[in-house]
Amino acid sequence: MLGAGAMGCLFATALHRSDCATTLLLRASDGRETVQVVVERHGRSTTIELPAASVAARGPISHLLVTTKAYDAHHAIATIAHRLRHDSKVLLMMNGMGLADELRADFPQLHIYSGTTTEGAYRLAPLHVRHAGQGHTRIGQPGTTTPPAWFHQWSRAVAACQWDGNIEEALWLKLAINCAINPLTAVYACRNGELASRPELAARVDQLCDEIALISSAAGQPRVATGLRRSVAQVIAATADNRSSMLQDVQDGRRTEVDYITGYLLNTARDFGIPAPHNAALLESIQKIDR
Ligand code: KPL
Repeated sequence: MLGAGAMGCLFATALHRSDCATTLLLRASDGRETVQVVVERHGRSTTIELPAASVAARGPISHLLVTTKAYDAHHAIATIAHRLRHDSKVLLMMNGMGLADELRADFPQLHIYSGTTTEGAYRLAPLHVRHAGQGHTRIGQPGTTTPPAWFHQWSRAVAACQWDGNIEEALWLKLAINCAINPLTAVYACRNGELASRPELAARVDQLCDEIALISSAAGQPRVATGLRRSVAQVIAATADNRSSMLQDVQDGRRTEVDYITGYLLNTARDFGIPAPHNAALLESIQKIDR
């Protein structure tokens, strides 16, 4: 697997513990054949020894899980492309949309799957994560209703993990929620809950939601559009104390994933000729503070 952030560590250790041979591919493995990953859960800390290898290692990869940042994934996959076979399965688990289509165009031989999760996990230090709350994980491939054989390993390893025959809808809903929450929290340097408790920010969330709903509908996702304000309000309430991933990226001096979140939304809006001035202004503000 590629990507040793919070979600990567969480899923890699879950798969490893359910006897699925999992190797963490590291940019600089320094010759290490294993790494120790620490997972904190309910106040208890567990150390799991995971097989590791350099991205430059050889040998075919039949199944690849990618949990890097969206903007790193294409390059990371290209680096190990020589190890992927004509029927390798690649599962993308990251914020944003657009990457799967880019990869299908550039690596047509690969079987690309997408996933989205509400697992709560954050990184305390390199290879050290806290699993803060159990969520729901959905995995799918556009047009594929029956889960492939490899998915059974996932359903055994990861609690509340389901095959989603309509994964586009789940990805669009996550995109819509991220568009409404992440850039605003990054611009105002506020926790998610302030988007509901500060009236001026709550009004901006509503403006964003109205544009996002129109764009989602045009893109063939009317169920995402219906009740979007309510869905966003629920996520804000459930994650009120969180710093969104985009706020964390800005505060930690990392590039944000805005191009794959609001950027993807605005490209879709352009395709359908839908004006989206509130989202466009926010994209511009983030691009000014982005690395
Ligand atoms: O997915 C999130 C993120 O921060 O990226 C939300 C749902 C907004 C929670 O913080």
